Amino acid sequence: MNSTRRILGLLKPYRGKVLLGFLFQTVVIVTRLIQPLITRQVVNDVIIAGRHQLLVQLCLTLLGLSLTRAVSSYVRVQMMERASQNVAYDLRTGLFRHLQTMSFSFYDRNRVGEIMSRMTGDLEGVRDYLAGGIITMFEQGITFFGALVFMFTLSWQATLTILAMLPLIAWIAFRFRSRIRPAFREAREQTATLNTRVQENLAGIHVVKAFVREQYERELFEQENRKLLGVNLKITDIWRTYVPIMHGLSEICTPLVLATGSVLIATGHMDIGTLVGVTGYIWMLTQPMRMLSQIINSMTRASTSAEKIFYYLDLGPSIRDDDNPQTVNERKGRVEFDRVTFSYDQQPVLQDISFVAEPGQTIAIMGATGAGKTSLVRLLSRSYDVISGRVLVDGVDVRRQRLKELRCGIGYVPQETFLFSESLFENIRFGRPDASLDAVVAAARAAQAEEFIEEMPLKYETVVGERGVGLSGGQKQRTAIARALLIDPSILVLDDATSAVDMQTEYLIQQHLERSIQGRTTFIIAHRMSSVKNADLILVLNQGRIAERGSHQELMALKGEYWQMWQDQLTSISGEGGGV
Ligand code: TTP
Ligand code: MG
Repeated sequence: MNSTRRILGLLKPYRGKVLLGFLFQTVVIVTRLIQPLITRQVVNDVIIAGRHQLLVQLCLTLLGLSLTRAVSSYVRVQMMERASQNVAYDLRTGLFRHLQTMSFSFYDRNRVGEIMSRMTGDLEGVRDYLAGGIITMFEQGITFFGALVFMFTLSWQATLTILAMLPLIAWIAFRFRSRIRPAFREAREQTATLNTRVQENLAGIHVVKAFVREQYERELFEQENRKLLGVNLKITDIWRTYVPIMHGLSEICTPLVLATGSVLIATGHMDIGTLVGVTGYIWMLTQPMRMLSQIINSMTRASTSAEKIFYYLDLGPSIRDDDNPQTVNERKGRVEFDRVTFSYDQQPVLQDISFVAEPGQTIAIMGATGAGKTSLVRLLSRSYDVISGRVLVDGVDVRRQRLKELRCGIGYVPQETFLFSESLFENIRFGRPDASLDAVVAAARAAQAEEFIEEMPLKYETVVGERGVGLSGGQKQRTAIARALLIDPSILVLDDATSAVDMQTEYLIQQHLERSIQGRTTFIIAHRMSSVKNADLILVLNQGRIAERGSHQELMALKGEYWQMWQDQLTSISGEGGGV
């Protein structure tokens, strides 16, 4: 009920249109209600009493009523469609805007397919209800009660026979609604699950094909699809049980009224014209009864769809600006971790991390896979909040800073490159949409991306596919480095940013980066020892703790984990017969 009320609330900005819609709908109904009165006059005055001169006038009135009805219907549909399309637009925009504010943890928990399902199917369900459902409800309701009143003035006895049926119909409608509601909910959930399967399969289609798992994927899909079929059939079953009952009850009305009317005529309490008029109202009374199941259906479908949309809208971002944010006067890139502990859920990922990176320094973070390197740098841009301790950027706790200001100062090259299906030019200037071609070229040069871009047929205008299809892994990474450099950040984070390039290119990138990272605090996460050797501070993470820290020389002298890694790489390289 609550979500139905909220759906109606969405119409508020369009109340003018909606009111006009309802007004014209009322006109349609009134013209229908008047019609039997005229038929009654035709029978009594023209046919029985023989006043034939009235016929033309009555027929013209009927014609006038039909015309008015047609025009009003047109306006009504127009108004309601516009209002509903506008509401759908608002809801889509609102939902998308809201999704942009949500934090990473929301996306960790909610799957893309499911969100897409809310944005499309569920939204259309709500719109459909606004455009048609509500007006049908209004139309049938007014018609029913209007017909009751008109019929009552013609014959209260005939009306009472119909009123006697009402409690029974109401009870059945209530039963129908309470049974179909959970089924609709289940159907919405299952649709979301199915969409997620499709989305994941498509996103990972290369893996599916590489491992020849098409058959398995097909079976998984069919399994979910069968479940959806099951739920939909369940809805049909409920529908199949209740619709004939409701239709049956409405069918009974006709013989009941006819029988009552006949008795009344026989006893001299009613004339024939009135009986004809009364039968004209029977349809108006029974139609809403027949439609009731459909109305309940549409209303329930919309409210279960809306539940999920509103659920998303009601979730606030877990990470948002401080109510009273502190401004950083000068962004120099000083970073301090002060006894930081962090976890995604229960399992601790980082424990007791403390270090300082002075402006312009290069910090290398090393450690086995899963040690927490990516997690550590994610805390810098406040992608997640720490459990305890503080992360300070330029002396201010990141939680006290405006997210926008904080993030604008950090150039981030993620471990997994993501590019948009746009031109390389637009991809590189993603963080600074007003950057000139010269600036883009300079960034590309610094990231060693210029050469391969120049070789492309359309150069910077080359459009890459979804997720960067059409580029090699290393080309994508270099584009991402250019993108990060272009925003001229005070802090640069390179999370395994050269993992996909060959040693020669990595060396070249480093040479160039040396110049580009001048004056920026740079965090380098790398597995190749040569990339980290010149760092001012090397942190070796081991299961979320800093196991060793210091410069290359210091750590080599320590002969600990770092030294061991160095030895291992030397051995593997010389073992392969290559040089360092
Ligand atoms: P990471 O911080 O991703 O580890 P890493 O960057 O050091 O590893 P790699 O060299 O392979 O890139 O993960 C640390 C732990 O946190 C690991 O146990 C997985 C867990 N984790 C989550 O639970 N949720 C997440 O979103 C991520 C990224 C990691
Ligand atoms: Mg990582």
